[in-house]
Amino acid sequence: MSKNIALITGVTGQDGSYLSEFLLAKGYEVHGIIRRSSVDYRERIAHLEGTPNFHLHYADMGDSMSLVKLVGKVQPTEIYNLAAQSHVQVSFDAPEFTADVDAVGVLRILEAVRTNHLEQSCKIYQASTSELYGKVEEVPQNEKTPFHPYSPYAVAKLYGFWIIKEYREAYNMFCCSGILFNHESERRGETFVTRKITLAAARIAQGKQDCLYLGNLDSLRDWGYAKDYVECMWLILQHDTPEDFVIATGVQHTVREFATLAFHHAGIELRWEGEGVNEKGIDVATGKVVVAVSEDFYRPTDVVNLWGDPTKAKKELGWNPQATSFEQLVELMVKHDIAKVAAEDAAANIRTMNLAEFLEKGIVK
Ligand code: NAP
Ligand code: G4F
Repeated sequence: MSKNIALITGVTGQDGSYLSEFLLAKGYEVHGIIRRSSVDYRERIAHLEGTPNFHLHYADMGDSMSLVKLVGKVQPTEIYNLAAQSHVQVSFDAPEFTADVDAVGVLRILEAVRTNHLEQSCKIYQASTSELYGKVEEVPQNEKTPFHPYSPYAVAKLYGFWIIKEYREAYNMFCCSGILFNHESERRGETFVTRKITLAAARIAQGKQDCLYLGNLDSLRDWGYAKDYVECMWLILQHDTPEDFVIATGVQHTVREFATLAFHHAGIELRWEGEGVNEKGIDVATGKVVVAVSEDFYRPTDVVNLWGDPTKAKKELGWNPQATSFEQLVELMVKHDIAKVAAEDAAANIRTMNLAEFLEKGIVK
């Protein structure tokens, strides 16, 4: 039997790290693309380095030559294209870079497969997004809902969606998009709203931060757990026919609800007062303002009503969208961040102790 060989772009990201674990457990040989950076950014996959079936290679989504060479060398049977400039707000500041990586990058992967004559043997998963629905035209959103992208990020991802569909039809390739709604975890980037909240709640509860500043508190999202969602990426490529799927929980909450629950798990009950930019989250026990609104986090255009309908994935892939509930997700993220903040303190104490010892011994003056 031929070996399953996966190539993951974006392996250092939240999803790439969980997908690597998932595929290694299934016996895959896993290859990941990394890019050179002056700082260590491999925290999420550090525990996998050295695993016999796990291999890292330098390449970049902006560098066709590196992708063509790597696909030829690895000869993957499945490619998971997760690499992206994935922050919506940042896409307003860096729209050209976002388009290059998130739109043209998808084309580069497809052409790397064709150039190596692997189009009939290599399946491709494209990390598409609920941001395509943008200024939503219906709720909840399913595979038939019209797209209305509402940020440079979403417009770039729309190109990715259509070029995948085009190559499927033009060249009979097994390439599919997962239209994934927001999914979070302990490994979520720290500037996405959920992780920003859970880290701040942990710091405020431990007296390390006074106040958390957020943007639009009314924004609605369908938040799931990233670890559950990577299974679905794999299921999409195991389906008999190449098709696109909505991946979501089917449950919607506001940013304010997420914050209320996160602070609750950090031991702080919030009371909300005021409206719009004047709204405040107040610690009921102390009367202190611990959450405030800053216009800095408002977006030129914001997507405010995402709510996915995962019926197709449930029926055709047998996927369970409710494996981890919203309540469980918030709790596990807060618990993780409380421990992380406490450990940072412990590490800082050890550094201080070392310094004191060094000073005493005259090693540093
Ligand atoms: P993430 O944590 O931001 O990870 C993005 C990954 O892309 C990182 O590994 C990053 O590498 C890599 N990357 C960025 N630019 C690159 C380039 N020029 N060349 C090579 N690699 C590059 O994102 P995520 O949350 O795991 O999301 C994975 C994918 O799903 C993304 O495409 C995202 O747009 C999409 N998506 C995410 C969600 C969600 O809620 N998480 C929902 C829908 C769709 P570095 O570590 O070097 O920066
Ligand atoms: O956490 P967010 O930054 O995620 P967003 O924009 O929904 O994008 C994420 O999910 C997409 C799937 O729908 C992915 F395609 C994309 O790659 C990324 O993973 O913001 C969520 C909502 C927004 O409406 C934002 O305006 O929260 C609102 N928000 C309110 N205050 C904030 C903040 N967002 C951030 N990042 N920071 C805030 O302080």
